[in-house]
This record gives sequence, C-alpha cells and structure tokens, in this order.
Amino acid sequence: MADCLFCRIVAGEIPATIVKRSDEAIAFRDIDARAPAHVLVIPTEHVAAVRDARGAEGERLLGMLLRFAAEVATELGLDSAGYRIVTNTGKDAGQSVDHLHFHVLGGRKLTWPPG
Ligand code: DGP
Repeated sequence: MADCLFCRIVAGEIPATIVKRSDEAIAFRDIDARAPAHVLVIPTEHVAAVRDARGAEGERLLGMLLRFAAEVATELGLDSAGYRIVTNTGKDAGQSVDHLHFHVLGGRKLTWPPG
C-alpha cells in the first residue's frame, strides 16, 4: 500500500535496522524502543491488523509470523531470560501503524499488565 509506512520499509523506501528477513516477513528494530530488545515483526504483504487476518490464509499467516517472532527472540538471545510478543489492534490498544505487527520485547523485567 503506497501510503503505508511499514509497506515503505518493506520496499526499502524508508531505512530500518532489519534483523531477520524472509519472503513473507521482516523483523526490524522499533524506532521508539521500550526495552533493550524491541523488534517489530511484520508480514511483507499489507494486512492492517490481526483482526483482518481471516480464514485459512489468515491462520497460516499468523502462525508463520508468531514462529518468525519466536525465532527472532532466539536469535536475540532472549530464550533463557524470557520475552514478550504483543500486537496492538485498533484505537483503544494504541495501534499507531495500520500494518499488522508483533512487538518482540525483552532484555529487561517486563511488568504485567501492560498499561
Ligand atoms: P503500535 O503502537 O503497536 O502501532 O506500534 C508501532 C510501532 O512502530 C511503535 O512502537 C513505533 C514504531 N515505528 C513507527 N514508525 C517507525 C519507523 O519509521 N521506523 C521504525 N523502525 N519503527 C517505527
């Protein structure tokens, strides 16, 4: 989508620190890191939010992204201490970019529940 920030990162039009890449997903450092390790995992195809990943294809996509996020966490060395994977959906959750993304957060003790 031409006016989507994360689609522009996928296209290489906006620079990002990419930590992992496949044909279907990329992971890059969040510009506003809230933890020592804070990476965003996104599909390369535009999907607005988790609620829009529907049916068999949505199920496959979400499974792939979650597995990809877990691999990113492993590669960042977070397995033993632990980490959090979270996705914000819509206004009340504070979703600020309408391209599906999983936050992978770690490297410090994370509080619960999130604010
Ligand atoms: P959310 O609030 O859940 O929609 O998260 C969006 C995240 O995207 C937020 O933590 C900041 C991050 N972000 C916004 N713009 C950019 C950008 O241009 N580059 C990178 N790397 N991250 C961005």
